[in-house]
Amino acid sequence: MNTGQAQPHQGVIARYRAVMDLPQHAIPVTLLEGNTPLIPVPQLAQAIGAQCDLFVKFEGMNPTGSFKDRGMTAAISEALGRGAGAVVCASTGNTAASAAAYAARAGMRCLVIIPSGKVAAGKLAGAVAHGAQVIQIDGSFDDALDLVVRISQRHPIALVNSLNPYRLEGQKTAAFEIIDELGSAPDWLCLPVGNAGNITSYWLGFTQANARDGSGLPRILGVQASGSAPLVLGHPVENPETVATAIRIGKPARAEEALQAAEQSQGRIIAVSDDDILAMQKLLARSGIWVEPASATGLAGLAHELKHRRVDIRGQRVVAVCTGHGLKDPDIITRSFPTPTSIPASMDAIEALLRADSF
Ligand code: AN7
Repeated sequence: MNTGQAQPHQGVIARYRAVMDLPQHAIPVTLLEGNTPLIPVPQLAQAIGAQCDLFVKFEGMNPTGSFKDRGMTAAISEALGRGAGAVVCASTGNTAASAAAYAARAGMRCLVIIPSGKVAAGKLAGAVAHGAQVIQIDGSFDDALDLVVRISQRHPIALVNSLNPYRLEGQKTAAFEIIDELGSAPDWLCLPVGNAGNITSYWLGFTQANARDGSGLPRILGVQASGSAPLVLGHPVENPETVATAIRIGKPARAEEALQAAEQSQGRIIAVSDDDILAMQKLLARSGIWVEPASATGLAGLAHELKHRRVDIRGQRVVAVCTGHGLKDPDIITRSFPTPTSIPASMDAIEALLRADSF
């Protein structure tokens, strides 16, 4: 009898190992990441004047609430398989939460180094909840990354930032999922760019799939925050600043690869303002998809390009990658609205308010 049941999802390694460059010794450690929804957003497309088939790849639906889980399953699986007992990463938050969760799953210790005061509450809480040792430094993400690279060279602790090649191998599975769902590559892919692991991975995935089965290549629009836009400026940014703390990165580890992905795909890397990012976060949320500010940056970039008539995407298929869930950073919302009105628990009081407020 056909019960209509789909094949259960077993995580990205089980699904894609044959096309991932993962060593034999890797022992899969999974939280069933991946298989995230590709959500059509026609109203949102209309709101930004995009006469195209627009989809959101909602990576906030991964087990720890961000896209990082795809790469982390691969990096932790490889580290476990070669007998590493501990991992380390620098992070603006999401990598920390993901590394902590997968290390916990693998029975490994996890050390994370974060820039003091610049990590959203839900991310820090996640890393702590999963038992990671969290160290804040009086410095930026870029300083933290320098430190963890040196730690991994001097101690038997595996580095799980996206300098680790297995992170890219896991992360590229998002491109395969998009192709599997759409039947071929979209015309454009827009995404936020911070340390540039994600843009590098998508390009790796799309080019690999295209070489294998001619699924086509998207043009890639990588988007940075204007106060933190080294790839647009062409030089590192000493003191990056942006409301999108996840991408507050002045010296991307994969800068070269990101620029190549943009160029080879006939796309580009641009920057948008914090106001544009927050406006897009709000527009997405009002469409039912709550993402953290950094995750709205790709779409904010698309809206920016449309407004200035720098893209013609009429009739095309466009995928915007929304990298992390809004629940990671509730403060950014709650601090900008007044505390909800408090009234007695009576129908009279409620109806009086409804009349007054014209709900
Ligand atoms: C929600 O967690 O760098 O360009 O340390 O959390 O691959 O770095 C996070 C980055 C986009 C940028 N969106 O991706 C970290 C970290 C969200 C993010 C990015 C990040 P990359």
